[in-house]
Amino acid sequence: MTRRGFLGVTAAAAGAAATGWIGGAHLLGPGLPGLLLPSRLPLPRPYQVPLPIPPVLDPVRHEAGTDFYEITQRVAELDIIPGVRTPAWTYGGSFPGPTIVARSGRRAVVRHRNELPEPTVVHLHGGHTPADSDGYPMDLLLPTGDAGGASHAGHGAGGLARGSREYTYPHEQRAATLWYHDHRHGVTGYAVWQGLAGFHLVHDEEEDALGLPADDHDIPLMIVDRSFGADGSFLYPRADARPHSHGVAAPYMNGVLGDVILVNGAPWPVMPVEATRYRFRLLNASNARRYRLELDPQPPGGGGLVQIGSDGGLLPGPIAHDALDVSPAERFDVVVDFSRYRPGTRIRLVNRLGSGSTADVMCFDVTGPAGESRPLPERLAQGPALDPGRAVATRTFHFQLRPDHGWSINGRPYEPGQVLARPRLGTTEVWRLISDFHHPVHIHLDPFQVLSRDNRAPGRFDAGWKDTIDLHPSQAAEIAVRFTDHPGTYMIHCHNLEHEDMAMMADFITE
Ligand SMILES: [Cu+2]
Repeated sequence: MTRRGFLGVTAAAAGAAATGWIGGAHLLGPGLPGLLLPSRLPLPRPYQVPLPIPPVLDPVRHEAGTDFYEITQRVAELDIIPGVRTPAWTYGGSFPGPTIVARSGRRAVVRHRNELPEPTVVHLHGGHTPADSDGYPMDLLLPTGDAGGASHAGHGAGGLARGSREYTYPHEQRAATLWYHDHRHGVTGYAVWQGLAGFHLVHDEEEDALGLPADDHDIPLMIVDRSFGADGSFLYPRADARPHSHGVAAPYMNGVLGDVILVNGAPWPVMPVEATRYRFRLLNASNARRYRLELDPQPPGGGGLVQIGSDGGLLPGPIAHDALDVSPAERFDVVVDFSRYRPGTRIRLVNRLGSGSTADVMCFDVTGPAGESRPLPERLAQGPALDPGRAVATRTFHFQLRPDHGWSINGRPYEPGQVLARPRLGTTEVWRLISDFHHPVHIHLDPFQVLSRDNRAPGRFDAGWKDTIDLHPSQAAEIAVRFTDHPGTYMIHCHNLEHEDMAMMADFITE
């Protein structure tokens, strides 16, 4: 991936703009981002398969204070749609990849080996991670046996590796639902669509003391949309059919939408539940699709989705929602109390922003006997708020479609090494994020707190520590952010993966 490669991406975006893909005003309307790519096989009926739970990864060894893991990235044939097999790019042979379960303050070293046909980059989303392990989009892990490529040495602190490399995660952060996924420059949308995503959970003592649902009542739910070819393969409209090509075909530059909803890799699955409380770690790992998740039927009195955590960990106290808007990369940690339903009830988790096949997500079947649940603690986590009155800088970032450059931040398409901000470690800043359209904006290294949207109070889904904010069309949001340690190069970008690949990304340097 040479400098010419980046320019190629930029030129592709500009060319697409010139050829009119931005001409359709509907693309920038208030509705869903993206364009549906229909599957070329009959869709399976919903609620036919059990919910899979991703395997938990065992460390290969321990040392004082450190757990060592190994993951081989490889092509695996998965059973997703009955009657066909799906070749996927996987972490360790499964989609989602294996879940890493970590403790706050205890280091993990994950050795990734790349046996895929193309380079990869691993990013731990939500991780408070040193720059050389953060997955800078140029810090490629070349496949085993890749003979070329030595001249592509990246701009990032992690550099270039061939075959395998270690990522180090100190976990000096609160209990939270993190996830890991591919972050390669210009190819993230394709690589994640092919299956490169998994959970990475952090626990701590504050969480332990709360008595929240645990073990087989603490369930991660990775929600994605996908489309399938007639042979069962994942369909994705790469910019051109050759391997290694960057970006997405022009009509899909506003996002690729699938017509099959997968939860933990299974289409519209069923989960039998006892009539008691469960904790669900909801993750929207879709490339571009936004969801409005709701239980149908609602429990008596409503408020069936009780949020206890956000991207950055537990909230100060629970918040009951009838529905949750979840943009790509956001996590909502919720508790659902199935003792509020009669045994025998089937409860669907539906998507009010979907239609047809994408209006359903999964369902829960409540098994007997009738249960009774203790209330949740009124106070969850302490966590001081950032004080915007002490901010030392205010910065503005415009997330816009530009006729000359396509998706851009402050008028610039992504150029590795071009630095948009240099925040000082240990100081609080206010960042104004301004959007023309739906942009789920993600900031690496440290979480932030939402201060306002359009000069009004934060939205209903902005509580707690966030690392991704669901910016709405023509909106200005203010956030308070404080980078605590780890000097180096990090990213701010749109997490609509097609926008990201088509250059809506920027470097910032902490110093
Ligand atoms: Cu975007």
